[in-house]
Amino acid sequence: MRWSALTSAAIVLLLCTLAVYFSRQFFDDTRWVSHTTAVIGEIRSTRSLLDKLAATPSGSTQVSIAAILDQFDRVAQLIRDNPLQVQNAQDFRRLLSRVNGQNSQADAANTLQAAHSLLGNMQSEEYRLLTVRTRSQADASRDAAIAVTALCAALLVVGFILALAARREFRLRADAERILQADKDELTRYSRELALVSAGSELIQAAQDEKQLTRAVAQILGEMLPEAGGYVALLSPSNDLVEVCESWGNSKAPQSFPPSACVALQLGRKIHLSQSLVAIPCKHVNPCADCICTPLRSTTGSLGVIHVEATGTVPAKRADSIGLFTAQITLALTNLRMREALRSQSVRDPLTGLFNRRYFDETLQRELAAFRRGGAPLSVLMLDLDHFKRINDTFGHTAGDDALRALGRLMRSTFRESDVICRYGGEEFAVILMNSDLSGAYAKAEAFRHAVEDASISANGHDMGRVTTSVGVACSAEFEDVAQLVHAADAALYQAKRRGRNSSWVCSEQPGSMPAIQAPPQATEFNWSDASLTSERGGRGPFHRIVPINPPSRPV
Ligand code: GH3
Ligand code: MG
Ligand code: MG
Repeated sequence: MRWSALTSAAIVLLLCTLAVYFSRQFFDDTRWVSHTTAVIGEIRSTRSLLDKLAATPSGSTQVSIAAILDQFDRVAQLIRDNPLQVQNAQDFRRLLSRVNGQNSQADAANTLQAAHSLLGNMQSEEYRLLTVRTRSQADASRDAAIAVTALCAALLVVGFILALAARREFRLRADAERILQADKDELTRYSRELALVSAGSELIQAAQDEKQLTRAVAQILGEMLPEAGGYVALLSPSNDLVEVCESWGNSKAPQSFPPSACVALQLGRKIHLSQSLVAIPCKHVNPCADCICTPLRSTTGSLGVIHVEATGTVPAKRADSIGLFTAQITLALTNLRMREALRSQSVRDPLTGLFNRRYFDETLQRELAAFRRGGAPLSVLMLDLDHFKRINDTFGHTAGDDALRALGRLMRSTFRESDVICRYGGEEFAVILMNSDLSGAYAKAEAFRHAVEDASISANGHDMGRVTTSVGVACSAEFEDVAQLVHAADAALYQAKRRGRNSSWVCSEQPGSMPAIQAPPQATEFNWSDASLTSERGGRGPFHRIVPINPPSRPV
């Protein structure tokens, strides 16, 4: 490009020089032609004066020769540059000066004839010069025309080349600007995606449960890829199903699919369809132009998969942003599950999976406070397996554990999901029955007692025979304080034990038709733990009256 520009400039410069040179030549020649024409004109005028002198009678000769010399001075003035003509002019003057000195008219006529002939020679010389100069002028004119035409052509060619180069340059610049703009847009989008990933990370770290977490993930991914859709799917606890928790965009998410349907889950790495050398679409994917499956992999294994499907090709960089966010999701999900496991460990009994005593105390405190603020009444059941020591002694401690687990399962299937079922300690259980008055709680206690009686509990292939349970019931309507309510239910349980076991007793001032003990008028004054002893010592103490209104429904 640089060389061609230099060559073009050199050619144009050369042509310019030639055009100028030939133009100057032409103007010079034109000037010389005019000059020669003028000389010829002056010579002619001189000759015509000479002719007139020759025809003039003698006596007026003197004046005429002076006039001729005046006229010839103009010629001499014009031919100064031509040595030959200067010589001729001197000869002409010499001849004319001789004319006046000659006596004979014939000599004078001869001299005038010689001067006339000399002028003729000078005129011929000028004609010759005129011919040469006219030819030179024509040549210069032609050369100048050629040079100017060539210059114009060269300028046109150079102009054309320059225009082409300028156009190419313009296109290149436009392309470069477009690429620069695209890079800038990409960078802006990338930094926005990073900001979203960072904001999303904060959001998912703050999630309290998996529902909140997956909802936040769908929201952030929806903002990161507005033109795409997708879903978050997590592996079920049994690892045999991938369940779709949350979706975004126009994705037609399935409810669930087997782990084998997802290639990304199988391989344990991201599958980006448009970027893969071998396109292996997962079986759970709807028909789409491009899709990305990113597994959520923690150190303990796969947790689920993030699936994105788009109507156009998703650039690799954007898939990388999803990968970055996926790492954050995995971390947050692992943290959440660890937190949940820790929380569960702190509130669950490991043998039965029921809530522990600590959870029972906290929940009862909270629910009683709600009741005092005008909420629905709740009741507490205290349950104790009858003669459980015998089961341990007969079938062994492991069988006893199995029996406790079976009882836990029975409790979970008998009571409502909203009820709080706890292992209070050993073979003792407690249940908080939400939104339940005393009679409803008694009915539920009896229903469970019968269920235990009817259940055939076995361990290691040995039938444990008839297992029974005793239940104590108290309601928040009469005992608003946690300690009083628990001890009232406990006292009723002990009463059931004392009265032959396998029965349900209530602790109430208004027992109705239920087997009941009644609490003393000033509940704060007595010591519940001494209640049974005191009552057996003759009716003094807290149990001022023990009233079994009806005998237990079944004999012990
Ligand atoms: P009662 O009808 O008066 O309640 O008699 P009981 O034998 O059930 O009561 P006792 O308090 O005499 O005995 C409770 C037994 O429960 C003793 C203990 O070995 C057993 N036990 C407590 N916790 C567990 C446990 O986690 N697993 C097993 N297998 N047995 C337990
Ligand atoms: Mg017991
Ligand atoms: Mg016990």
